[in-house]
Amino acid sequence: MFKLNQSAKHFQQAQQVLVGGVNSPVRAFKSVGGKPLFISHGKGSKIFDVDGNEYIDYVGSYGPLIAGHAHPKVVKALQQSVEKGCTFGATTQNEIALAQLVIEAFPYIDKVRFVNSGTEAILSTLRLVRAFTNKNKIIKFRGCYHGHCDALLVDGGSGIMTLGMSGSAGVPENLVNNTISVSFNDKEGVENAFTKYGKEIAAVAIEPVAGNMGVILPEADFLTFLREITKKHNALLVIDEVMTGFRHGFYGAQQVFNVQPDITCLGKVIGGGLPVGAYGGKKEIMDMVAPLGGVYQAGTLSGNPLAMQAGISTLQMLKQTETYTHLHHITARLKNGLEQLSTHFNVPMQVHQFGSMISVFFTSSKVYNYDTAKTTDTDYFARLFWKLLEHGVYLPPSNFESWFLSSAHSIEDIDKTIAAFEQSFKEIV
Ligand code: KE4
Repeated sequence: MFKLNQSAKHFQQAQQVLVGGVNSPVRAFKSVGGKPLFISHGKGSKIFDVDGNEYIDYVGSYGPLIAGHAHPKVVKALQQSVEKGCTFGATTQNEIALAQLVIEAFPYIDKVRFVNSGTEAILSTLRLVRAFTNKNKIIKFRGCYHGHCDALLVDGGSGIMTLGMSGSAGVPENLVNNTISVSFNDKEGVENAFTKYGKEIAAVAIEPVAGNMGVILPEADFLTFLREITKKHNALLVIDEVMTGFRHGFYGAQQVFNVQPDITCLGKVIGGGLPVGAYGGKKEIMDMVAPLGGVYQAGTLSGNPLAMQAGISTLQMLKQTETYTHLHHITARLKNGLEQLSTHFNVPMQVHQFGSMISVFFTSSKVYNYDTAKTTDTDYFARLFWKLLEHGVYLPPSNFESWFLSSAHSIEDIDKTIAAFEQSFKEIV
């Protein structure tokens, strides 16, 4: 019998002391209804809740855990590292080593600055691009999510889209007045924005593959179009690879789509499960950041040695080619299995994949932006979500999130997942 009593008890306690009982809205299960799971531990591809239920995990902490939960190499490296102390307020060799690995994977990055989250990477980048160009307006894309920095919460994806919000309370009008929101894949919208505001636009910021509306790929030459139009108008191109970085290979989506950004933002995978964000790019731009330049950005725990170590251990594993061969194989197997079930059960599904990111839109429409993503049947997703939980599969509790596979997911996990979907489709009336 599938029980969630202990999770319910923990949630009741959590609500007394944590806002909404969670430390991030996406964990609240708002769009799927019911009470959120409380997790006891994870191991490899599995996650275990406090009621002892075991699940094949496709949340993966929303991206960082590309090597799976508690990977022995990461655990061992952290154990050794923590015995030397966990923070010094001074630079350590680990920061150099992780920066070298990032630069090896992202050749358009000359220099890196580590911070503590993807949000911090993007908000620091906004300050930097405005200083470098001496312009203030930023183009972003509806449904893209770049963390909770004020200027980019407009038409955000992820939890904002899930909760049916358009932005956030508390963000002053004069701040969002500098944010121009355009539809993803909408070249004409971008051209119109540059026609109207060209001289004022500091940068275009984009997730190269949108992962916060569900997974939506850029149309053929959209990213190279953005590179051309930003160059033409002396604006910068910021590619937010917090989610896509290292998800397709030991590189970013920028290499897959052959686009050279001015600044790249990273997070998630590069921290291996500990809090790390980073921004980096051309030397002439990055050298404007303090202590070299006038753009101030700092952080007590930036470059934290433990977080660096988790990132180093994870990226060193990812450098082994067989890792990505396996990740591509299992993600394609899942995609194919889902598409077969879509036909067999006559359930309209658009299955979108980028490397080891995948998600499903329950619609017969082509999904290529925020508005078409919203044609997905979120009620159907909610019912499927709970059925899958009963059958041991844990998806992100929102139809507007990417699912994540790890190198710890086995062929058996994939086949069990497909079987769980099949059983769930049978049971959903
Ligand atoms: P963080 O501040 O959450 O580390 O990163 C913000 C961020 C920036 N850019 C992209 C493309 C992102 O996907 C994110 C964060 N992603 C969400 C999941 N969709 C994090 C989950 C959460 O908010 O709890």
